[in-house]
Amino acid sequence: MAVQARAGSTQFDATRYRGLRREDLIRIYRTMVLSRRLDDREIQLKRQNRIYFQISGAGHEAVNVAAGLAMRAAYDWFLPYYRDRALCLELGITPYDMLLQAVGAQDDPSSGGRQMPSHWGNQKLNIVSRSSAVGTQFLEAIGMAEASLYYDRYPRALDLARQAPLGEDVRHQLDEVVLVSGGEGSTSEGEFFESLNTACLKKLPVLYLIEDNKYAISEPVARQTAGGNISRLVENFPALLVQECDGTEPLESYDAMCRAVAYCRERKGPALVHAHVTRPYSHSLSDDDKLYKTADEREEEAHRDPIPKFGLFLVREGIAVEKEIEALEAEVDREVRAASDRALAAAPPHADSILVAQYSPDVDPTSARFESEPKFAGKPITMVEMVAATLADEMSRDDRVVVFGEDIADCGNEENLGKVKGKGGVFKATAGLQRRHGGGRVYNTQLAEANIVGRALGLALRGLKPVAEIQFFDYIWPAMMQFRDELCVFRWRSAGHFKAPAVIRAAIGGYLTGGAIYHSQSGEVAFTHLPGLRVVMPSTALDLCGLLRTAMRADDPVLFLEHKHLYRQPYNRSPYPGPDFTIPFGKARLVREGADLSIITYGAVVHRAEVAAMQLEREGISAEIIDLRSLSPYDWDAIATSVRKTSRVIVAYEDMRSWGYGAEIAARIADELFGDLDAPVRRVAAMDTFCAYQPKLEEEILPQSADLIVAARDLVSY
Ligand SMILES: Cc1ncc(C[n+]2csc(CCOP(=O)(O)OP(=O)(O)O)c2C)c(N)n1
Ligand SMILES: [Mg+2]
Repeated sequence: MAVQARAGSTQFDATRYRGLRREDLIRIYRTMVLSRRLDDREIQLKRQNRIYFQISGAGHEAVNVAAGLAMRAAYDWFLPYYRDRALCLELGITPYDMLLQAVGAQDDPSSGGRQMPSHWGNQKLNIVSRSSAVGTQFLEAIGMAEASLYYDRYPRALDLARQAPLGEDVRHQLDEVVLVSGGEGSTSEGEFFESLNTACLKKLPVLYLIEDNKYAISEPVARQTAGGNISRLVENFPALLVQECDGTEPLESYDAMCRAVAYCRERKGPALVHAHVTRPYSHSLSDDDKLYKTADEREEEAHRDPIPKFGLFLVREGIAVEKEIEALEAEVDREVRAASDRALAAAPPHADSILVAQYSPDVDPTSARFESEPKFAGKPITMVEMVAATLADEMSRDDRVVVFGEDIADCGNEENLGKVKGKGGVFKATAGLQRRHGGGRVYNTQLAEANIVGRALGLALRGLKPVAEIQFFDYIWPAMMQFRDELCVFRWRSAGHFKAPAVIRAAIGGYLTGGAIYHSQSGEVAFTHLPGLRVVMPSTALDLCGLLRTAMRADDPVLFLEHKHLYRQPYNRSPYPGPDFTIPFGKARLVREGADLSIITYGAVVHRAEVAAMQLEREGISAEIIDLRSLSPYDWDAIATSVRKTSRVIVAYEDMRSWGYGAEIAARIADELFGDLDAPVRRVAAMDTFCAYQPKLEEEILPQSADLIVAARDLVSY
């Protein structure tokens, strides 16, 4: 039974309480207590080994509830972090749902037993699945807020997004705001500053809630943040509204939050609320704060605990009497007990569910649906010209497609577009797209790779189809966290409730005579190792067109690797195969039939294998060549068929020999086709080092046709 406010017993003056009514004030207290009691119950269960992890929101409850009150549930968008239990309660996640995650139940609506407790997510409430990675959320928030403005401008995109799989969860409100939260420690991550820079540049409706409990695990804020105060540090960011408040005081926090929300709703720019809170419990149950906090510090913190303070306030102000407070607390205890009893009885997930929601259940990019016949038109064009042609057509067909990256626009100063020829990417892969489809859909980003991938992810989460470019694969690494801990795992970690089917194009590879260490890298294996991500690497203009279109029409995140050396070769050109030409993923191309040995390869080595095969032919050796073209998934059937036929195989790849992509293929052939082999599996690949600048060294380091010829002769005479 809920506590009834004693309406009528005293004159209630809402203006004293920021316009909040008596029942609001009581509800604030109730949610705060409920949050704390849930933490306490989880701590108990963890100690009894009935749950497996615990991290609390203790000390953060006041600003959390204030934030929930100031925002609109299931209307605005939320990227809360692990301390935001009270916020999520306020937004509508139930105690039972929270405890289902703690026990790792099959019915845990956030993650189906895949994520630790306090990793919130609820698609109906616009609460986006969170990872444990500190800082990544700040960039996702940018992409999500960009989607808000995009849908305003391109309403057709919204209609299309609603028709796509999971389209029922695509929502958009004209004045919606994206709230993203994090601890003060998380603001040290570069992603925080990358995010602020973009939010301020583009005046995005993002509300940063920084919950400063003075510690990042054991590191005090004074040693974490220059000057010891994050809001002072960032107050000069243009267009950013900064609000600092005592986050242990619900009313002061509510005030600060309301100002920030209003600023964002009015589209004046982003806002940052810096709330000073406490952390009365240790960082998590794996931590003991007595090891680094003094007794005095802990006592001082106890005095600032928001719950007893607000309880006392309610009594002092005559809003509730002590008996009512006690009754409310007893009722909360009963609610928590009932929810945890139910959750403890919930079934765990079945082992056969482990791979569910790794990839889209709705669109299978390997299916026959993506098989098509080319309808050639025009003269042959290069691979790089094919990129722009394919993107241009898909953009005409689908308003959800957004293209961005470093230098990809024709002209950064759009007003000068009429006065210049236009750049369109350092390789011109996106030339003419801005001119044709406008700067709202084709634009340069800041020079920040994590930013590019994080934003793509945020846009994709909202139902758009971002096609972002990483200028050089060599510089993809700042984005690795976004790839590995976010992009590829979004669907799996949310048990299929969220998806991020962004396409990330990257220019990769060597054979550039002068590309050297930082413009020649391979390394595709680092990405084929990521479940949930598709990795594709065409070697001809025709394959590029078909595979890029499949990537854009698929429903999974795709890393699309474009080999720089192949961009302008005469030997892989093709006329444009039409606006609906697609090629399924996971289907290899038989480049050349042969009888004596198989060369399994992809990328720039395909052509080297063809040159080698012509020489071998003259020597009476018939080599078959398979171009995998899709690296994850890959076409095992094509490999097995070829190896069974020839019984001798070379796996050839441009990356370093050891631990390279082809090493896995070689291992699988040895494992599963041993009985079909007449010779050992041979790898022809780069030396185990970096690519040198001097062309003579580069030639030596990277695999060449001559290396393939030597290996082939050797295998045939084995
Ligand atoms: C990128 C990353 N690095 C390290 C960690 C381990 N870790 C988890 S929480 C945390 C401290 C975060 O401190 P803060 O942002 O102040 O949040 P608080 O826990 O104090 O609320 C660290 C280092 C992580 N989860 N992610
Ligand atoms: Mg902290």
